[in-house]
Amino acid sequence: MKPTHIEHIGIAVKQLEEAIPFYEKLLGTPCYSIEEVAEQKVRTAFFKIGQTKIELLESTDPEGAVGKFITNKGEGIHHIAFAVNDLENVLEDAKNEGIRLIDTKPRKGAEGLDIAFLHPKSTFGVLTELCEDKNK
Ligand code: CMX
Repeated sequence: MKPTHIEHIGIAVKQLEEAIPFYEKLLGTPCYSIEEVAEQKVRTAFFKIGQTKIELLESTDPEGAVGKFITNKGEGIHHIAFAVNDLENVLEDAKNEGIRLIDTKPRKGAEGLDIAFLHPKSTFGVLTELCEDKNK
């Protein structure tokens, strides 16, 4: 699999408007993008620290992944995302290793990245996202 770096850490929040000013202060850097990802039923806000981003996630639908997470667990770290090269092959390898895939094929996520999730039940409880930036 050999990720090149941690692409981002996803944090579920109830309200972007409340969380953004806090993270701007904590990280000492402005939020550089707010984007709705309709397919994922979230609004996202991004901060950059070196090569890694912090992605705040606000639910737009209580039945979506983040909506359910907040109902069941409250706000907090939702997922970790690793940058990889050749995501399709990495997914194939993961499947062959017996890792449970949520997405068997890459799909489009925030910032135009190709993304795919691994199920937390086969990654020691951590929802894991793999991403590839094909625009690089
Ligand atoms: N981290 C760790 N465990 C999680 C989790 C998370 N983020 N979300 C759910 N789970 C666990 C639950 O705790 C639950 O565990 P138990 O059975 O032990 O209680 C189990 O997974 C099932 O939870 P659920 O609430 O019934 O949720 P679903 O099975 O319907 O969905 C999941 C869980 C991970 C398959 C779904 O959230 C998913 O497909 N996630 C990937 C997509 C996503 O998260 N999109 C939002 C972010 C998009 C973005 O970054 O752009």
